[in-house]
Amino acid sequence: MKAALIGLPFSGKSTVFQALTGIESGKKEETVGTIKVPDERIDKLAEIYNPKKKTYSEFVLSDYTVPPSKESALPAKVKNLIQKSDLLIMTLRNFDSLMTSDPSDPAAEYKKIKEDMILTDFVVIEKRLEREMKEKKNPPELKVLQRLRDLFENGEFPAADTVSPEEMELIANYNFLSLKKMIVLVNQPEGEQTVPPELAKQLEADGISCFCVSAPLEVELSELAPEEQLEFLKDYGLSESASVRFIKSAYAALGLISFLTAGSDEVRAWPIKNGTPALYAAGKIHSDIQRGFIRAEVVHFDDFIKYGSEAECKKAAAYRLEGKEYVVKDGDIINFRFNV
Ligand SMILES: Nc1nc2c(ncn2[C@@H]2O[C@H](COP(=O)(O)OP(=O)(O)OP(=O)(O)O)[C@@H](O)[C@H]2O)c(=O)[nH]1
Ligand SMILES: [Mg+2]
Repeated sequence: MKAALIGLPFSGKSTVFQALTGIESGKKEETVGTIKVPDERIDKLAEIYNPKKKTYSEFVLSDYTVPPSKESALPAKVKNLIQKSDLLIMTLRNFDSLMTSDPSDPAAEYKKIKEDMILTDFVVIEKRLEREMKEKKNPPELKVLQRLRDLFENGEFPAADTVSPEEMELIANYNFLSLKKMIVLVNQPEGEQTVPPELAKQLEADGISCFCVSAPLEVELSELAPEEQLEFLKDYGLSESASVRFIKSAYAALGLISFLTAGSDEVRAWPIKNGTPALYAAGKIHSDIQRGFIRAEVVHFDDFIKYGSEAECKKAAAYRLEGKEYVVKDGDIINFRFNV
């Protein structure tokens, strides 16, 4: 899973990056860090299996250092770099900055970046449609492109159901920015937990979820020992760190769940899209397992814990044998049987 921080200069992207990854962004064009997805189920299973290795899900997060340009909210270089991201995290400044005399206006920042994303995509579509006028090849994606062009012309982000999953595949190569999953992160003064009303209205209309952080505070928090973190959060009237809130919104925005594998070698969480059939879940682990898929041996984490061990689960006949079509649930512990 790849996520990228975008936003106007001085909005606090690198500070957020440091809070989430523990890494300070350098002078490089792109700094990459990972965020481990905390999962108590992995910890519990590791206590039972005592594996050589335990592996949490991960997000790979990118932060960019690109000279800001006056004419564009997102420099061309950044646009290229974020093409391969699954998730964009748009950081908006809602604090007075020492770096600029511009007053903070997160709603205006949002609008500016949104316009820029839409314009970028609009230009790509216009060029493509222009070529089509000459070539008259009538490719299957044409209808989708025309529909998107009409929306972009009106300055609108496509709603979630504008493009069906099948159509999405047709236009995947275009990597449209406006079709990427996105979360908004409002960077504001300590203790301030309300999203500015005008911004909230725009985000609701666009169906984009949002949360508030105070990035420097979160950096301080991330440097504390786990047992001190709770106390610190309480002092500021918070219940969860930005990192936990980020992961929750990212999973929701991307429609992700996790299935688990457990054994004496490794206990591991695997992120998949909600609704994924067992056959494709198998492919996440290895293409051989998908190719030679026979059955999925499944027990839900809650049942596993109820019985306490593999042996007890077997005694109680808690393992189910599921086929290729079985839709994997969050917290399923799966052993794939395969033959290649
Ligand atoms: N008061 C205040 N200062 C902040 C906050 N977040 C970031 N800063 C400060 O704002 C300055 C810019 O923050 P960065 O994280 O470097 O911002 P950036 O978006 O990465 O900036 P560029 O990479 O230059 O575009 C730094 O001095 C931060 O310490 C905040 O929530 N409140
Ligand atoms: Mg930066």
